Amino acid sequence: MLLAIVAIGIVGLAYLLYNVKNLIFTPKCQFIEISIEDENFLLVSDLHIATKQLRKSDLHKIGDYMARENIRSLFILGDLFDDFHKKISTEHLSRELKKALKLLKLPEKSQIFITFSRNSHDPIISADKIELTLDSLNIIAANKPIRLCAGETTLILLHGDLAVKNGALAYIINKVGNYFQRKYFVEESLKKKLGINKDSWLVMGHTHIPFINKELKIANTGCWKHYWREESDTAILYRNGELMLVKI
Ligand SMILES: [Mn+2]
Repeated sequence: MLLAIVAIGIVGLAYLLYNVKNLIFTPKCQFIEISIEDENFLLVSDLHIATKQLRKSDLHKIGDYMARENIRSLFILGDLFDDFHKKISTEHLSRELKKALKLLKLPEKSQIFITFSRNSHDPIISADKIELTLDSLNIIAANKPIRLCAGETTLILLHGDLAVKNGALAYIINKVGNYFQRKYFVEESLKKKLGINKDSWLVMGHTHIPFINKELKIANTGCWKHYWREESDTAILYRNGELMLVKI
């Protein structure tokens, strides 16, 4: 009995360390550099669109909101897909992207920037980044995080699995952190570990807990699918250098 408990303890601890090793050792990280002229743009994550069975969804609200607010640039911070974690060709990616993005009913001629999650759900592409035009949409997709320059503002955009591999565990760590007045522990630690300037923003998804903290310049976009945690149907809106959390 005791042996079993010790064994479970060791396996549990090993799993935890494997998950958070990038919060202990500094992760190597290369960015895709993007500059944008737009006065507003939208950031979302964790849409969790299944390739096998498209769900009845309210994802069109994202496109409706962009049309209403005259936004033409969308950043998707990972977990765009739900069941598509494999190495794929550009053709395969473009087929599935076309299907998935159709659900969002994006305004014509929108540009979409995607930084895929790397440990589950999203596809693995071989190139540094892939540029595609699908119907009237211009798409740049990468597995790497994005360093975005928007006017005077710099934003580091990534899924968040670089900090803690498993999203559920990332959620639990922030919930536990809450008891120690560190409810954004994952975002705060990752920003520090990556050596991101405190004047720059870190925006991620992954935990499925949406928030914005202007003091620490960290934010989380939330999620669009019930995943044993309630969906938040939220986005982060950038407008003239200001970031805000919006419920769509
Ligand atoms: Mn997710």
